[in-house]
Amino acid sequence: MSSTLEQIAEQLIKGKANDVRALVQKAIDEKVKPSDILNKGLLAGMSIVGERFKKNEVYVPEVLIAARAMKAGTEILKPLLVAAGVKPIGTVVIGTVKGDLHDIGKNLVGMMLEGAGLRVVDAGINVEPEMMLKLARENNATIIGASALLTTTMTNMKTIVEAVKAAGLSGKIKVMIGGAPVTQAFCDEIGADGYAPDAASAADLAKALLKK
Ligand code: B1M
Repeated sequence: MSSTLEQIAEQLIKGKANDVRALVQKAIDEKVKPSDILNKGLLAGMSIVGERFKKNEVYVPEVLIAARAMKAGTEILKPLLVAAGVKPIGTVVIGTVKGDLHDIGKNLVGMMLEGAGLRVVDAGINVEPEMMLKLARENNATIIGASALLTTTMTNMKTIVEAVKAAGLSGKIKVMIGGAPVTQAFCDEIGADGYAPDAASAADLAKALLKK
């Protein structure tokens, strides 16, 4: 009999959103650490889906169904990952760059940022650089967080950095970036203020950028 975390991964791979939701609740009731439910259950399942997608063993519809199951699980986990009632230490506008529809990682980063005490304004997916900047200004945000999952869209992060610069807001609004194809070298190349490889380091990075 597999553990609850293994069952979460198995049902996520099958795309069974209701089962994933119920199993995540079961794990919570069993007092499993929320970060373990996320990393060893949900993300473990999603990484297997990613591997199979890469090898053409599964296709876009299966991946979408698995992503929906992942969302069902993270929705229940969110309140546990986010500290309740803490006064925000700053505001971040977060979004997936223009041309890119991947939002699972971006949503996780958003949750971790909220968990770190930041107010998060979610600009959504396929966001124009100007919209990121507009939302940052409207919400007095000091950080723009951009996510990209495609090598073809990560170049749009440079446009965000340039838009902030053109508005004379470099230094006042910091741009942090992340996503599977993004690297520190790319961050340096485009002049962004910081790169984080995962959601937990994104929260640390945002806190460090607020202090700069
Ligand atoms: Co897409 N897809 N996809 N996909 N997809 C990838 C990214 C791919 C690597 C799959 C593969 O070939 N192995 C590949 C990209 C290849 C490349 O460019 N190098 C790919 C492709 C090609 C495509 C399409 C072009 C497929 C097609 O149509 N032929 C298409 C593009 C659509 C578009 O965006 N315009 C497409 C579509 C889709 C779906 C819609 C089916 C679905 C997205 C559903 C959704 O997001 N709602 C999907 C999925 C699910 C994936 C994989 C399988 C999983 C992505 C994911 O959610 N991972 C992915 C393969 C893979 O990554 N293994 C793949 C889990 C998530 C938690 O990780 O997003 O990396 P990730 O986020 C991490 C870190 O990167 C980091 O923190 C997160 C948590 O630790 N992070 C940040 C992310 N953003 C950050 C921001 C930060 C800091 C850290 O600061 C602001």
